[in-house]
Amino acid sequence: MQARIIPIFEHKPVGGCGATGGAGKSSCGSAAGKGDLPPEVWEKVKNHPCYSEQAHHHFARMHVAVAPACNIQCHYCNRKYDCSNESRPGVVSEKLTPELAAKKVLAVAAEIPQLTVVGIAGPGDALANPEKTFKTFQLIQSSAPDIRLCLSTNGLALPDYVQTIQDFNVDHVTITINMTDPEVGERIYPWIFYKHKRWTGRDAAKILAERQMEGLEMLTAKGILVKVNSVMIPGVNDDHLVAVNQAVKSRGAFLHNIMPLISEPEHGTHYGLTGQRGPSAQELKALQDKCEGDMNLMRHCRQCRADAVGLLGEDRSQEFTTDKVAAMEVNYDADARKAYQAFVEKEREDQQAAMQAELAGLAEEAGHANVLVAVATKGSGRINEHFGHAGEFQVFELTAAGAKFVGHRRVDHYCQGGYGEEETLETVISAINDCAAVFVAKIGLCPKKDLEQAGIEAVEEYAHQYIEQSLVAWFKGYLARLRSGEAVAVERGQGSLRQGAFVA
Ligand code: CLF
Ligand code: SF4
Repeated sequence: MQARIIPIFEHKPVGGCGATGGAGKSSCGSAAGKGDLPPEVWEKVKNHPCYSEQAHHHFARMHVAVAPACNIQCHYCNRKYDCSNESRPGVVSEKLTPELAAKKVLAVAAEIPQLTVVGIAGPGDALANPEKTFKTFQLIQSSAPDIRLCLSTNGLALPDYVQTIQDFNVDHVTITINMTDPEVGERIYPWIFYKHKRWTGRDAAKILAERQMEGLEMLTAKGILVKVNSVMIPGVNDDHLVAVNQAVKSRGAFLHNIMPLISEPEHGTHYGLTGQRGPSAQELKALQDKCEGDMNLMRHCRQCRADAVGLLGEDRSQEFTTDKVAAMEVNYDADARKAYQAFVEKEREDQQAAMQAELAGLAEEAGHANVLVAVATKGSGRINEHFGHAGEFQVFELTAAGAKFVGHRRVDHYCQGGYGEEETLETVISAINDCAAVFVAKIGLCPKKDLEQAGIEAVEEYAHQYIEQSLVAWFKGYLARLRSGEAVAVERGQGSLRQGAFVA
């Protein structure tokens, strides 16, 4: 009998606040469910995949790349590529006119009934291109009024457009705020262009910070939901982001999304070329944990492209290139979309009820237990992806409060053309080696054995079932096996129960 324990990083147990699936009654977390939020806020977030963690399992967003210009320079951006405030650097979007963008939206909405939100997130700054941005919103609203409008900005021009934003019924705005202190800001922004003049250094950062805070206050005063994105830059603003979190929280921001800096040298950004590193997954999570309290925290961001299409974590943009859209016969059926959304609403209610039922008795059994598990899913809140086909694993934390989504790990597909890639398997294992189990719809014997050798149980028994309910059911069995000695676990810091390794 041998049990191998895989080294894992220290991880603070999180209480019931924001527990997924409404396991704990709380007003916090993008995991907040129907009963956790005021009804008018729930109406706004229930089908927005970025503002609600639950929604991101069911609903899709798309971006239309109509905004090429920018009015500031960030050290993590190379203008050859898209705005990295709200999209991954290193990819270039097909630029669209407002008319083409509106046609593309109808084409996508006709094909993907899950589409509920259209965002303008670059490739430059939405508000540095106000004519194109608002013209696009106007065209979308007149042809597809059931689609929510979302806008992302660096905030410099924001105070000038808050009224317009409201007039165009844009009810979700993201501001990227990386600092409130100009001393920190001058290390992130070399210049801004404001009032017909280029500003540099601390003056530039001071103006930007003031305009961002002013815009945030104006939006929240109008009841517009604001998400704040912050790029975590180790050694530059990592410690400072706790103060940023406080500042935006006190001004009414709904959600804070702390994203890791991406700074590959091949993207040619200032940070990439000067060796500025991004944070590790552990550093990012530690900062997110520190900021999580009574502030909504987004942990399911996929740093998508300025022309992203689909559920978060999938990219269907290549199915809707300009050429393909031009050749498409668009059949936008508002009733079919409504019916789909009603179906999802029902599924979500069923999932919540199933989860609540499964929670019975867990608190006494779990005590301070705290275990991470990985899930292969292609959406709908179910365990419905094969191990070999997964391009990412969603990671959930299991505690006495239930199952809480805490992040995702991108991986290469293990299955390549019908065969398993040994090298890829190693990287998959290292991506999820802090997890006690991986839940899949199906897995082959070989990878299953290798995972078990690495102390990760491959679980197929809940294939196609609801994620949270299945995880809690498995967790109860796992705790029983720990008690009987069939499984072992490591006890670390503050009495939290860590990774278990199974005895074959
Ligand atoms: Fe797009 Fe942003 Fe609207 Fe979402 S993305 S404009 S709020 S519809 Fe979402 Fe993408 Fe993360 Fe942005 S996953 S990068 S947070
Ligand atoms: Fe680049 Fe966006 Fe920063 Fe402008 S706001 S410099 S487009 S990352």
